[in-house]
Amino acid sequence: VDHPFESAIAAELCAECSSLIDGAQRYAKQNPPTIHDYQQMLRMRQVEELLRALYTEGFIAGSMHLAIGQEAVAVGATGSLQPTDYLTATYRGHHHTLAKGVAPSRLVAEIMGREAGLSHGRGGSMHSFAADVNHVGTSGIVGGAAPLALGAALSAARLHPGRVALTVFGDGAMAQGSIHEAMNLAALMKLPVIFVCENNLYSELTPTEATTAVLPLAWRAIGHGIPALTVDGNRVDQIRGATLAAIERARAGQGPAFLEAMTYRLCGHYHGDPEVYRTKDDVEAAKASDPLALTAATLRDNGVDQATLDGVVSEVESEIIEVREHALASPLPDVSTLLHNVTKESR
Ligand SMILES: Cc1ncc(C[n+]2csc(CCOP(=O)(O)OP(=O)(O)O)c2C)c(N)n1
Repeated sequence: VDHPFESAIAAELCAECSSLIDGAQRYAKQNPPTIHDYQQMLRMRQVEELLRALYTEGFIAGSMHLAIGQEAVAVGATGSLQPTDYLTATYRGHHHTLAKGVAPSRLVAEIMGREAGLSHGRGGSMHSFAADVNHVGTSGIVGGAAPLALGAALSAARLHPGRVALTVFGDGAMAQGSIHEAMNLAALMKLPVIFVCENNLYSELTPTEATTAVLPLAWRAIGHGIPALTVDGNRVDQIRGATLAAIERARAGQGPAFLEAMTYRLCGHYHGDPEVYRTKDDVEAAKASDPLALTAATLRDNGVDQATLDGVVSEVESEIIEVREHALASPLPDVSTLLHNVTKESR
């Protein structure tokens, strides 16, 4: 009996993993962090700080999950897609929605339940959707959005060859059947899907190592026959390099890839989380790897002066004031229209 790692399939998969890693390194080198990356990350951070304030002021209801500290994953991964490519993501999806090209004012208005929102306020924080940029949607169900990316990828393969679908989920979703069913089918059908696992070390309040026997999580994708790698998700060039390499494979008909982006959530799991599962010191220590600080430091090392970085901050701050005003000026939907576009009969 052959040792499984000596089989032809394992050798082929090993070669695919190596070429994915080579591609990731090459693309990362070719695409170092830029001022534009910094601006995009800062915009995401400030949009979520605005949402935090609006929630506290009573303008937002229901559960809201912020992703402060995870901005580089959205800019590097989703930001590497073309407008015609497809995206699905989890409830912690504000950054990815912005990175897919949705204007901050439409997202904020949506989360506030306003008419000017993406779905006229019907979707809220956990369910953003924007057909005009092929954002197929975020889902409140852990692992719920990955199968939808397979549908988008299948339609791409049949109707629009060259397009890809990217799906984003957390480390906790790696324990969901839906993710493994999606990975198995994507590998079997060689679908153009990029699986991006945002590993922020916690599934809600539970550390990943308390729930998962096999780490790193990327290994579990290799078990499905999908080339995979783990990258520093706080380094925008690292996650972008890996995503561009995965996209290149997928566009060429070589099937799915899996990227595990190591990151950290610098805010609670949900707005209002007392965060009893970690210490304030843990969070303070993690701030040393805050993607915004890392990007600013790299830009300074590459010769960008502080005045330029400060200029970006002022620009984004002014933009956010307008986003707030725009959202507050938009009316709430009229009660008589509440079921419009919600059920088939009531439009
Ligand atoms: C199918 C399902 N089970 C349980 C929940 C409750 N729940 C919400 S978030 C969450 C943790 C998910 O953690 P992870 O996938 O790591 O993503 P993160 O929240 O860290 O971004 C759980 C269990 C849910 N929304 N859906």
